[in-house]
Amino acid sequence: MMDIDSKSAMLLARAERVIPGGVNSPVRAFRSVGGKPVFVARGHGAYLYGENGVRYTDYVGSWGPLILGHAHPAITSAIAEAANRGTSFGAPTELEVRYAEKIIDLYPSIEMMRAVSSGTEACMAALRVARGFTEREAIVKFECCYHGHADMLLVKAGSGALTYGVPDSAGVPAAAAKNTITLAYNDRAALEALFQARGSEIAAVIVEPVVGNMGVVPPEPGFLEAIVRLCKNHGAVSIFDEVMTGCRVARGGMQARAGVRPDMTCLGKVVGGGMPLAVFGGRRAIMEKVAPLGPVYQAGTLSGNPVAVSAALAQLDCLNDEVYGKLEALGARLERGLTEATKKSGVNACVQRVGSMITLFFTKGPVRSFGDAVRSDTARFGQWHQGMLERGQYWPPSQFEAAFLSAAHTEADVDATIAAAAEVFAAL
Ligand code: HOZ
Repeated sequence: MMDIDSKSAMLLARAERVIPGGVNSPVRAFRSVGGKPVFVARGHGAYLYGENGVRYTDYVGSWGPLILGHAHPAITSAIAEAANRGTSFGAPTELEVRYAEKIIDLYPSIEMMRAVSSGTEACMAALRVARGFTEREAIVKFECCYHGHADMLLVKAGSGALTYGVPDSAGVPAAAAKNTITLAYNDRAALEALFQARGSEIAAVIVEPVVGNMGVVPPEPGFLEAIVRLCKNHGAVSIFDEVMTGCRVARGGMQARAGVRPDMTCLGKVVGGGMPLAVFGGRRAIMEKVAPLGPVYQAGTLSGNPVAVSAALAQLDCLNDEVYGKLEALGARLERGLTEATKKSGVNACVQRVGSMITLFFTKGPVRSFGDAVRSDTARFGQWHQGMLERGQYWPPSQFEAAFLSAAHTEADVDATIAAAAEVFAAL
């Protein structure tokens, strides 16, 4: 076991004086697991190196983007080359055209797209475009899906908002949230009833096609198809928020894996190559509403930034069948190992996984929706998390998040993680 802390503790004390909670995003704070964040000095491949000199096997992967691991040479050299040509122009580049062509090639549901700087921006813009296109105001989201921190979406939100007990954030005007309707994830009957009653008011339904932001919760058969069909029948826009799943659960995202085609898609994380870059796009008729073609305004100084786009193109160029085959095999190995370890130890837990996204819920399962996820024993998860950290395993510091594998992980890494998990289960 390792001493995780003196340097991180000193840095945290300094950070807490000048940054709320000492972190630039609440999910990094470790408060819900009763620990202190590790301050990171550097990352290489599947490993993070703390300022305390400890090496951790990383299952956070910057919360999803690092599908090839840290500091992949193809990406770092693309970044260096791009930076030498200039870091920002605020004018169109050939790179952005290439990037848009690449995304459109990977996602047949996207006929036109725009680049933005974060998943929050992508979802916020997609909903504005959907409202402009339909000339309607109501939007539908699912409980504890998280689509970034725009006002209208901080309603029964997942991720850090759920972890820290503020799913309906303070500071959101009632007027901003009043047109947001929430339903339970996977509740197809409730969605059908809603469309039956109020179909002509609904501009859009936004969904994480696999939820990552309450822990990994897959869609039940027919759920995604029902969303797309109901939207189509009632003149609403279906939006898949594939910020987490895009190029993660398959090169073409969950829509490719499930064989479903939404009207609009939001992408981020993996498609940004570890840089601040995200995408919204969809059917041409909808995207033609975006200014300067149409009346829906959306803009950004750093949108399509050449350094970010270069990193993203380098990452996308590496994503071949071999990478996805390896991720699937490693994911299955980790799922199997953790499941066996929970069974042996008698811990009340279940493992849910889609591809290289995985969650160990401290509840019996299956977890189909927030109502199930919230039954998890979060105190126990916190103890387990702490035990894993002490054994050099860097797992997301919340019960309600997905862990991610990268192509840099090895079978030996995964086996060591399973062994550490079994040790911690036995000690709980
Ligand atoms: N959306 C990510 C976790 N669910 C991480 C972004 C953040 O909130 O920092």
